Amino acid sequence: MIPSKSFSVLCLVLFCVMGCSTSIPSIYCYSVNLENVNCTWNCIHSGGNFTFRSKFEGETHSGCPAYQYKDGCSVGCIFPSIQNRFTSLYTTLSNGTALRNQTHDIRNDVKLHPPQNLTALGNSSVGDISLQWNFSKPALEKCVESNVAYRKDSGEWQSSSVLLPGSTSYTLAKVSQTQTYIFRVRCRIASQCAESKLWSDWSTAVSWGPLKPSASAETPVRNVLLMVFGVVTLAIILVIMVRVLLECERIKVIFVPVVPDPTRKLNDLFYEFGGNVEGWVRISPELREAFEPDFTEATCAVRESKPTV
Ligand SMILES: *[C@@H]1O[C@H](CO)[C@@H](O)[C@H](O)[C@H]1NC(C)=O
Ligand SMILES: *[C@@H]1O[C@H](CO)[C@@H](O)[C@H](O)[C@H]1NC(C)=O
Ligand SMILES: *[C@@H]1O[C@H](CO)[C@@H](O)[C@H](O)[C@H]1NC(C)=O
Ligand SMILES: *[C@@H]1O[C@H](CO)[C@@H](O)[C@H](O)[C@H]1NC(C)=O
Ligand SMILES: *[C@@H]1O[C@H](CO)[C@@H](O)[C@H](O)[C@H]1NC(C)=O
Ligand SMILES: *[C@@H]1O[C@H](CO)[C@@H](O)[C@H](O)[C@H]1NC(C)=O
Ligand SMILES: CC(=O)N[C@H]1CO[C@H](CO)[C@@H](O)[C@@H]1O
Repeated sequence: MIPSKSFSVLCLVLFCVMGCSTSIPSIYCYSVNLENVNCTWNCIHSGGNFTFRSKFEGETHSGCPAYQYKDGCSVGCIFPSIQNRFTSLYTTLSNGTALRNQTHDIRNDVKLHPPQNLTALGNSSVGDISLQWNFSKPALEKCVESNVAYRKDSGEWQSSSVLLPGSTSYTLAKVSQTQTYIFRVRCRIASQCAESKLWSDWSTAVSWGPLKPSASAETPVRNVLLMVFGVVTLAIILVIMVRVLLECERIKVIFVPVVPDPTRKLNDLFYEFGGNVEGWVRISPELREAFEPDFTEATCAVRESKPTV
């Protein structure tokens, strides 16, 4: 038995010999939402337009109903598929003189339509955002798994893990209450139903938030007004302060006497008042009375208590 690795190398060499010698490009086919098949090949300008024919196993060959062109060169064909993606597909591409036959297994090459009707609903009391969406027919819902991605404002996309097949809802908990979230979902056939290698395109994005309006989310006009008001107020305060400062300087000059000579005062204390500080400081009689104690406290007899046995 030939080891699989050398077998595939052999196949590659054989294909190259066939493909290179005929210069008929190879074809890649995938199922579009289990409804159509999209087969593509590289344009070869010198080779003219190719003729594409295909058939599913057990059917008869048919021509291409809708060629795809790029820069005036045929690059693909889209044709209706039969429901059973496990059936082998045979294709033939020819330029009139040379042709190339291929057999395709598209069971793992299914590209579903992106999820539809994605809706987001935030709950500010719980602090989460719930998403819901729908899958397009004809894929069975229980065969389709989803992948949710979200980003905050202009941040990076973050991806959820792949959800269980058939689930069409997702809840993002503990969301920031002051930011806008943007969501999108994609889907594919789950492994339970022969997993597809291909994800659908992303759904149209929906946004939600902020759950609570942030304090800075004011109208620009109001911000400008606030700024002007602030600047004017500051200017007025500044002018007042400068004026008060100037006034104070003047008041000081008028009212505040030159620093008194303490020795003269102290001489008074000793020669005139004979050391009587209270008289010297000239405390008013009322104030002096206020310092006199005007209450008597009853003496309280204290005795050591004998311990009771
Ligand atoms: C088809 O391709 C072969 C191999 O490249 C080439 O020899 C032949 O001229 C091509 N025929 C036409 C009609 O272009
Ligand atoms: C078919 O597949 C090609 C290559 O992936 C892509 O560029 C093209 O848009 C597809 N056409 C349709 C109608 O899906
Ligand atoms: C291929 O077909 C397209 C559309 O019919 C045409 O515009 C183009 O000229 C053709 N190219 C060649 C090389 O025949
Ligand atoms: C390609 O397939 C067609 C129809 O199935 C067949 O008539 C033809 O001989 C095949 N050619 C090659 C080179 O395999
Ligand atoms: C938010 O969640 C609470 C608790 O689950 C629920 O009672 C309330 O109805 C929800 N509000 C909205 C708007 O969905
Ligand atoms: C999406 O919503 C529209 C309108 O509500 C509805 O007609 C359509 O069937 C929905 N799509 C899916 C896949 O449920
Ligand atoms: C978001 C959305 O459109 N959901 C719908 C998905 O399909 C079911 C059944 O048709 C509807 O009940 C949902 O409203």
